[in-house]
Amino acid sequence: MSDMIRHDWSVDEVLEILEMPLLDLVDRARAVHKGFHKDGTVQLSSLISIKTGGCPENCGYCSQSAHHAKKTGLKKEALMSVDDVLEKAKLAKEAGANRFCMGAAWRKVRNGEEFDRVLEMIKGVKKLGLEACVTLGMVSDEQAKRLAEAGLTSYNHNVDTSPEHYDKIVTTRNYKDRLDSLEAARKAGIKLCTGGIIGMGESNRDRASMLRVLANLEKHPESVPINALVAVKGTPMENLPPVDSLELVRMVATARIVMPESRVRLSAGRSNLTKEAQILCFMAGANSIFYGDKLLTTSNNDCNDDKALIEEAGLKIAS
Ligand code: SAM
Ligand code: DTB
Ligand code: SF4
Repeated sequence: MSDMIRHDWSVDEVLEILEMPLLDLVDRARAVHKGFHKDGTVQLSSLISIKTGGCPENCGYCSQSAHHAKKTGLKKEALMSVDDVLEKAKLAKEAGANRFCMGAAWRKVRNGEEFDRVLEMIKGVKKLGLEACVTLGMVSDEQAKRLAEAGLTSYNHNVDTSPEHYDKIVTTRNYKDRLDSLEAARKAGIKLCTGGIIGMGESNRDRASMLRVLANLEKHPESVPINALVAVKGTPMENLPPVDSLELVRMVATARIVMPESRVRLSAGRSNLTKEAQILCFMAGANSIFYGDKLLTTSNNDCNDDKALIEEAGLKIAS
């Protein structure tokens, strides 16, 4: 089985998988999934925006970019207090989550009181018995070390799309910046949560190229979030057509095949999926979801519906 863990994928190979006849693709992904994830669990990851809006980056999909603020009308908020965040974490734990992910609309981490506060949040979340994840933008080696010392389980930093399509999505940073931060987190011994978004005008080759970047990292990311674009009103991507659910199934299945050990997370855009489409994604290898009625600024599926869905599918909640 270990020969299935490869780090030398070509774009053509990944593209060939992505474009396989759908049921053959799902069969192949399911076989990999059953070989590597015998426990049949789904990880519930709760998400909270600890610092909303006013971000200096110009990511075309994002409701929180200051560049789109006039049109989205999203109000910039200050970094939350440690107590308020831990209160939410407690609720997430009681609702059954096993990971608590905290997102900040920052371009990069800056040393100072706010970073210290985030370190306290991480310590508090860990104390509650939850895995702690943060997504704070770019991070240096030294900052990653401090995050690791605070007990951080995982750092979320998405590559978002292919290197080729990247400058059509964001121009205030480049692909290498993303990879450098991922490397800083990895070097500090933090697990990686990194994936991307489909539905941003990219081709199938771009999708394959993005998965290749992730699969060819020295060590595969432990979590791979696959987001479908949430076309937020007021962003430059507001009028893009919705992602077909079967394209999401294809992406999940291909991620599962090229990164057999990772948890593939069915992420943003899940609230547009039927129960059946979500179950097809689980069949294709998804074994993690964002759990809680809100993502960062947009809404997510209802918790009770999610628990019922997992039970109906005969899966278990990861502890
Ligand atoms: N500012 C940090 C960063 O960019 O890394 C952390 C927060 S940022 C909102 C986290 C990720 O959420 C993005 O990289 C992107 O993949 C995803 N995301 C943001 N807005 C989205 C949208 N409208 N639809 C789908 N995914 C989105
Ligand atoms: C990820 O891959 N998706 C999450 C999380 N990582 C931080 C964010 C989704 C955001 C969806 C749009 C919003 O709610 O603003
Ligand atoms: Fe800022 Fe992150 Fe949104 Fe880009 S995705 S604008 S970096 S919050």
